[in-house]
Amino acid sequence: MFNLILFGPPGSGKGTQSERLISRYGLKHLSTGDLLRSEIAGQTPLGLAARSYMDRGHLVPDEVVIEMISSALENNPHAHGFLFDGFPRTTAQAEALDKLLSQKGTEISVVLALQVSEEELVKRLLKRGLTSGRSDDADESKIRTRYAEYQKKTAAVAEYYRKYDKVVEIPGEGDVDEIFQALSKEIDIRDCA
Ligand code: B4P
Repeated sequence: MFNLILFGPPGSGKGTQSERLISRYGLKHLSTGDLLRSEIAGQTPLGLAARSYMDRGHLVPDEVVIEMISSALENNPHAHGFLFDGFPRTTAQAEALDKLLSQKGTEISVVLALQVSEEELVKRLLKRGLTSGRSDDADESKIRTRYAEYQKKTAAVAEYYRKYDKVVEIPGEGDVDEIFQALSKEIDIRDCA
């Protein structure tokens, strides 16, 4: 199995690049942001609980997202690999993911980390907010809160995987196609079969 984490701060292009990568490599896409938004749209108890965190730009509690990922892994027993988008976002989530994958006899193959400056992230998300209808894109202070959450809780996830020599940094500013080519090159040299 080939299991990829697409890593980066909010607005770094994870969702954008994930769509292209799953279409080229046939990986199963698991985006915790998308899963949470679909729970919110369905007005489930989980969605209602998650919404209050997301609306403020905060991370949803670990146990909620870990449970969601655990079910998604169980529901896809025949996937030949997974692309994790927006997960893990804390070291506790990374440890839980390693455990879940090892129970399936597999592991993370590589962490591709998109590098984008804070000012560019804010610009992108404010632009997306004009049409996305997402409350967390709606104003600059929420976007800055999301970035602060990333610095405080999520950046450590890259350090966690760096210990296992699994992190490759990819410049995430510029042409979407060129960034896609750079990501694909790293996957190709690891032989995503
Ligand atoms: P996510 O859905 O993961 O949202 P995101 O980080 O804002 O989006 P993403 O990074 O995928 O957007 P993209 O760059 O593609 O999370 C939303 C919220 O859910 C979190 O804040 C948190 O509350 C909660 N959550 C999710 N997962 C969680 C977890 N594991 N634990 C706890 N809480 C969790 O796109 C951004 C914009 O940039 C787009 O408009 C795009 O068109 C544009 N763009 C992309 N690439 C570009 C480029 N090269 N140049 C110019 N613009 C570009």
